[in-house]
Amino acid sequence: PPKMSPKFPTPNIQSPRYFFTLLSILLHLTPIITSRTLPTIDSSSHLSDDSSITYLWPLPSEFTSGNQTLAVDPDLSLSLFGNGGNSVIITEAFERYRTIIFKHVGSSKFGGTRTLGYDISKLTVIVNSDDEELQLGVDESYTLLVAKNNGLSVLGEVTIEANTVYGALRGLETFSQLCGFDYGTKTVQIYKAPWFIKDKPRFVFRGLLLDTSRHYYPIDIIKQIIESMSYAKLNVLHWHIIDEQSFPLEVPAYPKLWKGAYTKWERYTVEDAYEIVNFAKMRGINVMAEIDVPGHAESWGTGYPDLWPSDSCKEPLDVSKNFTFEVLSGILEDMRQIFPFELFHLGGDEVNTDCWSKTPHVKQWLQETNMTAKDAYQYFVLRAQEIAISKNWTPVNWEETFNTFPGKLNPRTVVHNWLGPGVCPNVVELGFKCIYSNQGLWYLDHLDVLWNGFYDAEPLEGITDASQQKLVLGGEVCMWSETADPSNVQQTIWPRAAAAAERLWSSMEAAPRSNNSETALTRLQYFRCLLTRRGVQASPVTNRYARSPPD
Ligand code: CP6
Repeated sequence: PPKMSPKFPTPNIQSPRYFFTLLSILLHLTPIITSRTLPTIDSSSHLSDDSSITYLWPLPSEFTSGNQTLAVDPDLSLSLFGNGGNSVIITEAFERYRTIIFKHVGSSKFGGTRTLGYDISKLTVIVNSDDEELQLGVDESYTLLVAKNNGLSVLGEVTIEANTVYGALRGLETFSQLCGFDYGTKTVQIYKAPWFIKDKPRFVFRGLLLDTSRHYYPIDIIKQIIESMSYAKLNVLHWHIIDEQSFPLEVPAYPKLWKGAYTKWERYTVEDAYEIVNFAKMRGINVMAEIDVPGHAESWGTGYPDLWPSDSCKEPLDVSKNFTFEVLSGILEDMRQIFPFELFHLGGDEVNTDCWSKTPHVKQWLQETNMTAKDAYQYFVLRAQEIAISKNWTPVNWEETFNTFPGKLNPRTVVHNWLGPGVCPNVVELGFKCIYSNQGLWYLDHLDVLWNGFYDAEPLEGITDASQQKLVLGGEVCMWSETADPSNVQQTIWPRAAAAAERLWSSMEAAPRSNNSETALTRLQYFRCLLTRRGVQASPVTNRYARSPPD
């Protein structure tokens, strides 16, 4: 049989990739061909107010748009190609977004049925690889094409192509942000079509810390927070579960630990925790659990008082007893069954060792082992790291551990910055990875920091070397809950967390630092409006009449 020339491989027209390439070629031609023949519905919706602004948050790395307005069919259908076992993640996400996008269509309040046809009736999702695991660095890139069907393509009018289902989720979010309900025509419309968007995150770690120890959050509230994170393309929930004030988590190995909960109603069962992890996974969000040791752990002793050095010294945990490390190991063993994410946060911040030296049996142990109190702090942190590593976790520690004994930390440690902006440059210079959470700008409980403070923060500040920059995994905004609970948590998180989310997602070219007063403020006001439309109690961005942030 004649051999085919390798120079001219036959295109595999069965392959979605081939169609996609064909479609993108056609799309670059269609605006020229069809722009004069397409009817453009001129709408008075706020979405089309200012054609110079792209109402997407966070901004994609690359995009082009046109000047057509397209009507989206409320019976929008999904065609899914090639993603094996994870397809339920896409089909469920599609249903969620359908509910969001078509919320007003056909309601008695705004109702009315369109007699004209629709421009967009089909959404195609192509996922190139099967069963990608949701872990740090999972491929979240996607391309999104939106164009009126010109009859030449078998693919639908909306095509999302991604390497993983998690990339496709980001693409669905972007698509939903292009859709707006038009009260004049009572249809969902997409302005400025055709759209060609090519997008990927700037950082792999884009986190939000939630503290469930200072105030308890029912799992429905945690789910709402996770859902809202997905709108801003945040991808890590840092669950600061336990602290000195309460121990709300069930630990089967040591069942008396959750006696440290505020009440028996303010607790998470193992099943609750599973549910949260799975809910987050369905939205492409990892859950990084934290057990903050040896400080911030007084509540452990409610059930097991032996963990306290004495009744007048309840924190840090008793470093001199093997029992302390047995309990820690038991907690981590049980938590390993719940939290598949490769990062585990071991805290290590704000450790005041004064009362160790004042407790007779601990003081004696320090003398016998020939350690200072500071040595014992290091010993505790390193032993905790060993336990986490033995369970196949990568340990994360607050920056005090690095500041106090930088050369001693396990080389796999990820250092979590919080005390001001300066530490990540030192951390990456020594070859450690870093997460940026500068308390002056990214602590949500600091109500005096306005959205632009969050927006101007820069995780790579002070790091010029490219290989060192790669060691900055990203950053995290922190919702400490001394003064927050379900009544005010969402309006404290949003919209400022979104400002940080764009800093972490969008490239510097797409969203330059200090690009504040013009498009960023207007876009963020629009995103805040999107949050409230979706039921998230987000605060106003600033005084409504301001076009630039106050000095
Ligand atoms: N709890 C724990 C906290 C804080 C930290 N760790 C904290 C410290 C200072 C401010 C806000 C929060 N409440 N466990 C520090 C990482 Cl301003």
